[in-house]
Amino acid sequence: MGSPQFLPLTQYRRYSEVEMTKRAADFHSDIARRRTIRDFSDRAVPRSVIEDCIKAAGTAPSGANMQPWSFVAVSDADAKRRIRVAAEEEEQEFYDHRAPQEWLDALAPLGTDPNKPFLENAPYLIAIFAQKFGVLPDGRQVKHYYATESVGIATGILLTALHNAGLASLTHTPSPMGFLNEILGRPGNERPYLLIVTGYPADDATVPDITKKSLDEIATFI
Ligand code: IYR
Repeated sequence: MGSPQFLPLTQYRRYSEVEMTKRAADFHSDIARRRTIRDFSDRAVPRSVIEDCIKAAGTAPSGANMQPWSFVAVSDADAKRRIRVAAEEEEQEFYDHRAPQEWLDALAPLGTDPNKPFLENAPYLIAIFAQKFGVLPDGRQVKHYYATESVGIATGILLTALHNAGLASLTHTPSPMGFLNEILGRPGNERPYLLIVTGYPADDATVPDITKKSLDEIATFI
């Protein structure tokens, strides 16, 4: 077992309270502009931007620093088409049979349906996989801790990084999404976690008329 090694914390930045207050407010107003969109342009996005956003996600804290995530950035037209076909098959089942009426009612304000053209139109799909355990080069398995929580945190950072770069995104969860392992050739220890669709909004993109809860509704200070 490795003994702990420590380095001085050199990268931390302390702000004055005035500056901190402004930064917190500015960040809130910027991230509040993020909207999930479903109408994407097919305009290409530089690969380096996607790489930097994934690198940002990879800085997330994780259980025992195991970093139990894999990101597959898909721009290949054939792979996107195969993902669309497989996802739409599941979605058709979901909307026609699997979803209880209560769920369909909850989705009604979003205007979603089984058609997922964005899976082909958008320049990038980023499939995120959570590794149930790690596999060492010699084949031994390494236990992962809090994998779901860790991947959720990394996903939040990825969505924030994409927004910060000026890209729109959609979190998509066709269910079940085991087909992603097959199409993307991922091993059995990786569970598909979420599919992020990203790119530019179409010129005529619209968003549902929905709002976020207020601070009073989501937080308590005691
Ligand atoms: N996966 C389906 C249904 C869906 C479910 C939830 I919860 C959403 O917030 C949105 C959609 C679909 O993508 O249409």
